[in-house]
Amino acid sequence: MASPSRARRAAPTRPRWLYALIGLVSTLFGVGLAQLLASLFKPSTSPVSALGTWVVGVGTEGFMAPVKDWAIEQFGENDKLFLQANVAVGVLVLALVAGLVARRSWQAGAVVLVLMIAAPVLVLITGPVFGVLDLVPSLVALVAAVAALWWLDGLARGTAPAMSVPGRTGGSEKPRAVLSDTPGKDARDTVSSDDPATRPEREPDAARGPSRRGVLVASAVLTAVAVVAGGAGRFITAAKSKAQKIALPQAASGEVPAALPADLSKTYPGISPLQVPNADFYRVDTRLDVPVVDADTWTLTIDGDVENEFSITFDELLEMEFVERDITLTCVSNTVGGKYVGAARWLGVPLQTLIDRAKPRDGVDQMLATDFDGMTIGTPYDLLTDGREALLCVGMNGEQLPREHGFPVRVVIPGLYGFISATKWVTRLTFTTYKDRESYWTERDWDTRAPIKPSARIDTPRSAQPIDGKELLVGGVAWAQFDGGVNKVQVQLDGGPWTEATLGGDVNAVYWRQWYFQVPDALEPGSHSVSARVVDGNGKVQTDVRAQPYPGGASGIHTLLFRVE
Ligand SMILES: Nc1nc2c(c(=O)[nH]1)N[C@H]1C(S)=C(S)[C@@H](COP(=O)(O)O)O[C@H]1N2
Ligand SMILES: [Mo]
Repeated sequence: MASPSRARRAAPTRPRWLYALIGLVSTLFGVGLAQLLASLFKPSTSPVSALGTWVVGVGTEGFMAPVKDWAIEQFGENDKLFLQANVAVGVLVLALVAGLVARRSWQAGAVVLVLMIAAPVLVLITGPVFGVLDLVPSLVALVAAVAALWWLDGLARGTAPAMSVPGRTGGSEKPRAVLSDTPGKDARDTVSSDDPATRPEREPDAARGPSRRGVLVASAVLTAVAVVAGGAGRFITAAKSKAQKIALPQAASGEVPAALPADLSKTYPGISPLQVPNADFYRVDTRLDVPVVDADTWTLTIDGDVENEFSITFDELLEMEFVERDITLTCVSNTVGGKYVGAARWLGVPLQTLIDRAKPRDGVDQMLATDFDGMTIGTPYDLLTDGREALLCVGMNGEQLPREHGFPVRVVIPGLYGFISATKWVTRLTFTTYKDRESYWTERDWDTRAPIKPSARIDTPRSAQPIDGKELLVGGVAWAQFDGGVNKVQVQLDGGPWTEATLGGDVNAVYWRQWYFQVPDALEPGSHSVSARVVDGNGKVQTDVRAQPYPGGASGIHTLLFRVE
């Protein structure tokens, strides 16, 4: 039967492209099944999600910060898309390699698949909260991918049962020709599917023989299964993440801020809205998925060097006294003029209430917040307790926290960059010292004390399109949350004198302020530049010294170049 000459003759029927396809399909099949399984059980354990989150983590390493900044600049809010694409390309290349290696021996191809899955498995095992069951989706992915590889390779070699296809089944019928590399040569020459000795028990009708068509049909079926499973996984995760509605508590009387002043963006389109709608609010975190945390099983544990450790459930939190505050959140990764800043109305319990109950001991200098997945953020204890109003939030702009922004509970602390304050999906607050405990970003050499740097941003005009020089309006937002709020905004045209802009209504010192400047004279056609800077509540003018986001936030003046037609 399988004589050496047959093997030699069969080899050309197995071209490289077929094996590249086999590698891709096998990998896709494994990934699809794993996505489905993970969605049913714990979305963050999907190997794709684990790998993606790890890549984002590497992207926030101090030494990788320039790459991340570059990605943010190039891709804006799509920097995650960029990282996802990198992961996808890496997986794709390895899948091709697995296929090509399998052309020599499927076992060797399987070894490449094992190496591939080793990456997310390592990420999961070394992750902050690891349970053995977290490996199930990855192991299923591996088993499914190896099985698919074995089967497709068998079809290509003619040693495995093909899918039963009507028309090629039935012992009485002549076995149909299978595709061959040599035109005119019929695979029936080399193998007989009627031979009972080679006919598999479970698939009595299966045709046999090196079959490129068999591989293609099987690949199509496996791909379809993978796409359906992966799609179902996405759907289930999305459905799970939509499901939960909470009864939003009311802020205590007197703890609701006054109505916001007039929103300048209504009169001067192009300026950022005074309050950013939840759907438009910037999102920065280490995750590629949207974490699904269940409010019913959520608990918050307060521990560490405190006199009184305790835990509360979500219902217990809802019974506490709530306040509502307008606070502008800013990311340390925000570049000068960037968009990682947003203003919202937050509904939460003052953290001081919990601190008073826990009674941290002398010597505590850090509050280490941990999220549902073990990611940590450290806040300097002295800044936390200097009178600023830190909140444990459940509401944002009158709605429950969106999943993306930390549902069911997150921390918001005015004046400090989000990476040292604004823990989303928070489950633990540990009072400790910087000496004893490091947080996610300080392990990556970012600063531990990172007050938000005062800054003015020009929202309009935009530099891209040429501008009509008559009655040009320059406008934007400015903030100085750590430094007493916005006192003035000044604008400079074409390197001339700094002139005062008109400010929008004052919300509070930790909220941004809209501003605009009506250019008095028509501008000549040609290139122009406009800059804006803020003067903070202490009378200090925003520095023009340039700094990159790493390690403590960007500085420098936002300058916009534009053309007048
Ligand atoms: N659990 C968790 N919380 C997190 C982060 C994170 O990666 N994980 N990122 C922080 C950073 S860097 C910022 S700037 C803010 C952003 O909050 P937002 O996404 O709601 O705008 O969340 C903070 N909280
Ligand atoms: Mo951030």
